[in-house]
Amino acid sequence: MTRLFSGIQPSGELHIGNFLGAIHNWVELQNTYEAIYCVVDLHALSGDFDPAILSERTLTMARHLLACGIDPDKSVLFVQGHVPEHAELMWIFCSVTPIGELERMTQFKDKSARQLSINTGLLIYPVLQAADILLYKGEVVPVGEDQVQHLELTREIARKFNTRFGPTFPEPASRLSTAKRIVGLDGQAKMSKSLGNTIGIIESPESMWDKLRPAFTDPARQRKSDPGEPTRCNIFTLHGYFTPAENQNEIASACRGATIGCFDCKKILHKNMSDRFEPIRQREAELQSKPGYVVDVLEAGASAARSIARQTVGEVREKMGMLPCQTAGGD
Ligand code: AQP
Repeated sequence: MTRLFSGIQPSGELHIGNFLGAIHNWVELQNTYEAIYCVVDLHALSGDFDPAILSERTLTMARHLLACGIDPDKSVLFVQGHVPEHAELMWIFCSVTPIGELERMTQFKDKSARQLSINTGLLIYPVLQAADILLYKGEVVPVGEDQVQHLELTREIARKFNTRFGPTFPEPASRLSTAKRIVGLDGQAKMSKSLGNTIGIIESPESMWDKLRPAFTDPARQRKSDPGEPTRCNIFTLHGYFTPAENQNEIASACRGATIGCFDCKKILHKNMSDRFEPIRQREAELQSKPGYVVDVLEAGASAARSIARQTVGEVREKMGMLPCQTAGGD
């Protein structure tokens, strides 16, 4: 079976951008690939984080993934920080990664522009991402469009390492979902935890509505009587993922003919969206009542991940001519 790897940061709620862009795909793909999924807590350290809630957020993200349908009998699910080889391989990859490549990454430019003091972690984030994937020799990586540039760099790092030290790593391919870039409720930027323009998939229907109600729509529609253009409206785009096709056509005509207002259009979306996530919310509530189960899944996942990781790092160290340590590798 071809091996697949992907990760998600525990930097906030699992939102519909994460779900439609990546996690929905993860659940499907675990049936046909040897899937390894990771809650990337080390990556979360490169942004703003609160030490008082980081571990809780990590557990919550794992619980949400399980509620979405990640099945520990089909996939390895673990926490990045539980496998120290991620950091070791990242450091090794730093030695083959030109700094100029990192400085031109769009995500680095965007996120560093929002920070007064830019930490090094933000710059070398894509090197850690390359290490995450290549530690497991992952060949396929399901991600949203925002990560495609990082994946290209991962391929380049694999190529550079292989050229210098001999064939070791595959060049992984990104696997995009049909919802590769979900726009946030501001109607402008990518839906993103750090931009606060998200709707979480586990939120109560009431809380979903509180966020959806003021969401940005077609600016031409100041009043209900103003005809709109659905293709300019992010709410209509979201209908595309939650509303049956025949109803979408009705909504589009009603919007163009000004027979439905944005409020009613959002109400329909809210109902369909919240119905879609109801079974996931229920599973999440069940999992909340057995916290030991989530911890056990993550422990077993880390143990499975560690045995692959140690093998890869052993091979890498040997190829790079590093002195082996006879006592290394014990728990
Ligand atoms: N808006 C989006 N549309 C489609 N896919 C998306 N993803 C994230 N946002 C969207 C995909 O979700 C996976 C996990 O992402 P992540 O949380 O590890 O990092 P991210 O891409 O940086 O997500 P956020 O929400 O923007 O987090 P912050 O603000 O903390 O950086 C990835 O596959 C991503 O492509």
